[in-house]
This record gives sequence, C-alpha cells and structure tokens, in this order.
Amino acid sequence: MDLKNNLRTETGWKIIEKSFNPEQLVTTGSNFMIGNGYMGYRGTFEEWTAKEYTACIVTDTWDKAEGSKWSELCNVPNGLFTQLFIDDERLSVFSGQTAAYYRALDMKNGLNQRQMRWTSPKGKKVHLNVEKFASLDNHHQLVLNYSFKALQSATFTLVTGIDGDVWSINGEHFANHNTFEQDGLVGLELETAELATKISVVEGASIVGKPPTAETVNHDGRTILRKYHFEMDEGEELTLQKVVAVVHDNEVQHPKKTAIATVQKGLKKGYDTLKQEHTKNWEAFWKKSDIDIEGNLEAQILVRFNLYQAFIATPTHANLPIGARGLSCQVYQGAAFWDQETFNLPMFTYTHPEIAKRLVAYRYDTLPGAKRKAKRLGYYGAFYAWTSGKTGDELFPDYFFTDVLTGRPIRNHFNCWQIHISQDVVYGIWLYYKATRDWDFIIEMGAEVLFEVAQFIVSRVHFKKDKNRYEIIRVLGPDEYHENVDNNAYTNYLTKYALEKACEVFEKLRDENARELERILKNVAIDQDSVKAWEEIASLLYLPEPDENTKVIEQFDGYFGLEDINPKQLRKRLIDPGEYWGWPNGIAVNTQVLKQADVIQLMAMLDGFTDNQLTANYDYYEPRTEHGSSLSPSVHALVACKAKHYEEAYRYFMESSTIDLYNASKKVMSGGSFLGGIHTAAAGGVWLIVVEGFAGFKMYKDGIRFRPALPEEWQSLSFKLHVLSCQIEVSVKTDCLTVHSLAANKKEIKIYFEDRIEMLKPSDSIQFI
Ligand code: IFM
Repeated sequence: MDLKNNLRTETGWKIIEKSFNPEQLVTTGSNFMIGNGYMGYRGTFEEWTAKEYTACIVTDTWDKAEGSKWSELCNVPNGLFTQLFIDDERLSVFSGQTAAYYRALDMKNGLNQRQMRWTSPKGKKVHLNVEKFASLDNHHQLVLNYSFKALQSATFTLVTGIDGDVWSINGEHFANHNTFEQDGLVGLELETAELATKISVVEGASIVGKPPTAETVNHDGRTILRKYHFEMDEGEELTLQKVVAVVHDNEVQHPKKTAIATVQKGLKKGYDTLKQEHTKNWEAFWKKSDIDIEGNLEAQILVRFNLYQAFIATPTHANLPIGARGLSCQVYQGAAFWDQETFNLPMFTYTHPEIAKRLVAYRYDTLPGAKRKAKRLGYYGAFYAWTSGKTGDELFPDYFFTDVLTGRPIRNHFNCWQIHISQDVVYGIWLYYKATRDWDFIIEMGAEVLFEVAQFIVSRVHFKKDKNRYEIIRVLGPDEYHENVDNNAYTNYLTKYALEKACEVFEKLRDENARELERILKNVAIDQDSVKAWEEIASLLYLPEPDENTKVIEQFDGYFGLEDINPKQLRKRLIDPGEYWGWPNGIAVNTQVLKQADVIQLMAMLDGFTDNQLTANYDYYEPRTEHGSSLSPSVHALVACKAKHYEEAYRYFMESSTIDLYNASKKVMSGGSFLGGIHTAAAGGVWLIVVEGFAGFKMYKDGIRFRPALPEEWQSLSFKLHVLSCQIEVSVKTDCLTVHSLAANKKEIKIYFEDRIEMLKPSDSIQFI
C-alpha cells in the first residue's frame, strides 16, 4: 500500500497510519518524528534499534568522525529504548501477529502515539499503548508513557534504558564514553571524536502498576539497560514512564549534572504534568501559526504537517541554524543553506518574529566564519558558507557527488562559486527588518553583516571597461546543473539588492545614529569611499533584462544558445538512473534543462516585474525545469500565483506539500549520495504558497497587501500574521477577505486590497469584497 492511501486524516490535526509497511520504514520514521528544535527524535518504535534507523539528532553537536571530511550533528544513544518480552518472546512487528495497529502523529500536541495488539509466535497476546514527546517546555527532555495490558496470563519482561548502538552516516562520533548509575537513574557520558564535546544522556524510569518481581541493570559497551520481570494475570495493566535528558557542554557547563537534575525533576512531576506543560507550548505555537482551511481536509492536513515539520526543525532556544533536513537525520550535516533565509525565515518573520530574530542573529554570530571564508578564497568582507554550522566556516566539502559510472568523486563548486548565499543573508535580514522595523537589530548586528557582504561584492565583481559595466563571472545560481556561468540573473539582481540595502543603512546610520556608526566602523574596515564603490557597482551592475519581444530574462550569458530539450526527453539519455545531472559531464550541462529555475526564484523574491514578464518567464522556464531540488515546486507555485496560473499553482502546491508525507521526492539518491529525511525548505515553502501565493499577502513599505485567489475546493482560508508590531487575523472566502486587528495592538495598520487602501484600527475588522 502506498503511503498516501495508508494515511487517515479525519481530524485535520492527526496523521494516522492504519497498517505497518516495512518498506516505508525510513520515510515514516521521518514523517512521524517528534522534536523541539534542540533534538529531533525519529518516529520509530521503542523496541527498534540502529537497524531500523532510530535516531535522536541533537543540534549544536557538530563534529567530524575520525578520518571523515564531514562535520555533522551527532545521533545520540537512544534513551527511550524499550523492549517487551512475553514468556521470553520478543515483541516485534516483524514477527508474530500485529492487529488493531495504529500509529499517529498528533500535530496539535506534538505527540507520537502507537497502539496495537500483538500475538507472539507461541500465541500469547498483549495490547500496547504508547505515547511520547520531545518536550517543548524543557528542550532537553524526552518523555515516554509505555502501557501494556496482558490479554493472557504470562511472564512479562521489560528491557529498558539507553541503547548506545547508534548509526551515523559518516562514521563514529564518540571517542570516549562512560556508563553510570546514580540514585536510580542510568546514564551515559560521551565525548566526541574531533572537538571533545561532552554529551550526557540520562534516563529515569518509574513503573505504574504492580512492582516487578526482579530488577537488574546491565552495562554493555555504550548500552545500559534495566530488566524488570512481572507475573501478570489476564486483564492486568502496567505502565512504564520514562524521562530522558540529553545535554551537551556547548550549551551548559556541566551536562551530566543538568541531565540528572532534569530527569529527577521530570520524574517528580510525572507524565501527565509534563505532558500538560508540553502541550501548552504547542497550543501557544499554533495560536499564532495555524493555517485553517475549510473545504479540503487533505490540504488542511498537508499544510499543518509542513508547518509542524518546519517548526520542530527550528532551534528556538539559541541562535542556531535550521538544517536543510532539520533534525530528521544527518543528511546535509544539520547545517543551514540559503534555504533558511529564502524558504524558512518568512514564516517565522510573519508569525513569530522572536524566532526570526534568532535566525538572523545567527548570521551575525557567524560573521567571523564568513569573513574567514572570504579571506581564504582571496576576497574581502563576508562570503557566507554554503553549508553553515555553528561557526559559519564552510562545511561543504569540495567533493559532494560521485560519478556513478566511473566511481570518481565530482568536484562540485557549491562552496566557492555559489556566491548568492551572502546576498541571500542580506535578503533575510531585510525581510526581518521590513516586517518588524527592528532598527536596533540593524544597529547591533544587521548593519555589520550588510557592510561586510557589500565589501565581499566589491572584491568579487569585475568591471568591463569596454561595456562600462560591472559583471559577475564564474558563479553558480540556485540552478546547480549549470556551474561556472557568467551573469547569472538571480545572482546579479540579488547583488544589486544587497548593495542598495547596505547603502541605505549606511546613510540612515550616518544621519540618525552617527555614534553607533562610528562603533560599527571600528569593526568593518570601510569609509565613505567604500560606500561610493557600493553605489557605483549597484548602478553599473549588469542586470540581464527581459527580452524586448519575448519578455524572457536569460538565466545566464549564453543560456539561450544551449540545446533546447525538455526534462523528460533528456532523462532518456541517462545511462544509470543515479547519475548526477550537473557539472562537469552530466546530461543537463549543455542543455536548457534546469534543476530549479533561477529567474522564477528571482521573481518569487523581488518585486518590479510586470504581469507580462511574470507570465512570459513562468511559461518559458516551467517546461524546462526538472525540479531536481525540493525547493523548486514551492517557488513555482508562488510565481504561478503571481502569474495568475492558479491551476498550475495548486498542482505545485500539492507537489511541494506531499514531498515528505507521501514520499513524493524522487531524489532519495543522487550522484551516489543519500539525500533522505524531511525537506525543511519545502515545508517552509508551503507557508509561502498559502499565505503569499493563495492569499496574495505582501509587505509594503507602509502596510500590507492582499490579493487572494482561493483554490477551487477551499471554502475558506484563515491565518494570523504578526507585522509591524500588530497581530492580525486574516480570513479569505471565495467572495471576500476579512482582516481583523487584535485588541492588544497599539496602532493602526494600512491595508491594501485592489484599489482600496484602509487603515485598520486595533480590535476592528474590515471586509473587502
Ligand atoms: O540549498 C539546497 C540547494 O539549493 C539544492 N540542493 C539542496 C540544498 C539544501 O536543501
């Protein structure tokens, strides 16, 4: 049974799996996962081990295994491990018989649940009822409630504790370990191989029901397990409650001490209280973030699933990046890409600006790393890492893909030619500033980033004297199939944008905050002449213009001269389905086929394109795009809305929102690399499609605009926004739009709708028909 048909979505808040399909084990492990931005715990079963891809990925634990080129987050030992035996037969969905199976992700409350009846091969029956969560109230905490009911008298054995046998994509991360027992808790202290980060995993358990007849604790390498025996009569029930803490010393000074205290406190409170505290936090999240859709349950669940995944991937406790696969696995090293600014930041900026601030502040914190990268490559200023972890130093290795035909590694230049990342960081900072007007942030952090990026640009552009213009040569745009191209439209437009913002901020600081500017200039080696250079480059930078007749913008110099073939035809040239399509010899390199369309991406982000240009470019690039990147469909949906191609927009909305839930991603393997896990940018992209696409929300300089186009089956769409310090409720129906300003707001906000402009006062509503 495929994933889509195996899921039930009756409630709009729960994803329910009614039968277990072992072939989908990797994907469902991601889909049913729980997390809190500090750790991601895959939605696997308690009795499972590394073989079934159980994982608890913890942010801020970047480390390289010995001999590895990959710095990645650690997958820590599994503190929730619990195995049940009935008369010595091990409960498993792979043996005996499983009936009344139910696995659910309760997205409203951030809970993973499982129920089933299991009959052992010898015919003994038990009913299982399990619930677990990664606490949103205390980010170090994992909590489990594991209940079982004897359906026949038997001896039950529970083996529970910490399973130290973890998998890791790029080698062993733990050089040293020490298991311990203290005050009834079991624990494990670990030290990572490269940076000697200390991580503690501590587990505490309590039994609700009859006491065990015997209890032992066994240490075996990194694994430390307790064993409880129970003689149970038919109908008797028992519950194991576990509290686990995962703490590392990049965050707290004494991880072991903190972990022990966390577990002790948790056990004292008990499962119900912990759950209540946890769900209260989820309620607060959804209060600001939920998107309510009436008339289409499938769309409703897909949207909530993507919001859920985008949120649990995002660290909210510290200024840390959102990984391209969140905390669902180690793919893409748990590190930030340009995805963070372009796909994930908007949702947080407009719903939880305090989270958005952490994300933009993260780019300030990693400025030293970006400066080191620029210097290493011979530039000035800040060249942000293509793959950015804690320090902002480049984590992306020179060789990412492998030529599957020859087995030779491919030198991909994402880390040195994909320069738009720095400009994207500026785009993100400006997005945050536009929505919040948080000028203090610009003074304290943003300005320095903008100035350093401008300096990087100064050192990266080329002046063509004969043409009296600046050009940007040898780059890669977001479309990674075409490396080493000149004047990539996306890069050039974003570069101009970044320079203009740097000039604007410099002037405003000079006029309004001279003392602050003086302080900033002590850190950034620039003067008035540097600003003149930014202005000159911004005004003389070559921007590939829309063609006069066709209105199409050429993606890069010479693109129109490449072979014009569509992706379907091109695919037939593959010798091996796992081949990489891009540089240097991939099938797409000398063709117009794109991994994702840079001009479409540009039109999704920047304004100033006419309706004709939007339509012409969409119509040109869409059939040439292979969507080899999970980032591509959401951007197509968004620009399809702008181009008023609403049916297409809906098709791409469905494509983007189902990438993970229905396992619709084609690219689990590409160029020999495993790329599984949750596609966090696509998840953030779903918010963009619905709010900026279907509701047509846009931030103007002095207010907000809506241009709704409700998808056909949808009866209504409601969501909340937090803009210009006002909290607004928006409701879109087929024939009207209603905006309501919460009573707590302190000021009016200007609303643009078609040719109407209205001031919305606190506690007022305005209806636009
Ligand atoms: O940032 C993206 C890139 O655009 C395409 N490959 C995957 C990266 C991480 O999502």
